[in-house]
Amino acid sequence: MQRSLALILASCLFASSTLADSVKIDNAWVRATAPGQKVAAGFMELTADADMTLVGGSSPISKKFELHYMRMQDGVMEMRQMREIKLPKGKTVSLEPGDLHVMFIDLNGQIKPGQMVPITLIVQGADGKQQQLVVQAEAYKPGGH
Ligand SMILES: [Cu+2]
Repeated sequence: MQRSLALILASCLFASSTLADSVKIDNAWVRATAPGQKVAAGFMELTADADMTLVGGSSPISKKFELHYMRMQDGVMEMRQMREIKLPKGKTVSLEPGDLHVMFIDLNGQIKPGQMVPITLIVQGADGKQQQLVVQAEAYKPGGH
């Protein structure tokens, strides 16, 4: 409770200041799911204007939100949870299929193509201050074009 209050305060402060460090979010999307599917992945490009760290987030579409990384290990694609994703100043960090992504776990329902998915990201500055960033990601099925 105390933690979420602090976050709301931080985001209010951020909104009222043009000097605060920020993160630009581009091309956010979420993979549409089949009925009954329990997890979905989300992707986006993040560009911070100061050294920052993505530390977590949430979305109304799922009960849990995690930061993930995919890699080939002995010929098998494996997925790992990450505690944080570094966002170095001025460098675009791509969350994309087969690499870094956000994971929505325990979905509250099917995610249909065209649906807008609100995602709240929590980023932390070098000073330890956290901010919430809200992005609307469109759901679609890759390969469906
Ligand atoms: Cu994942």
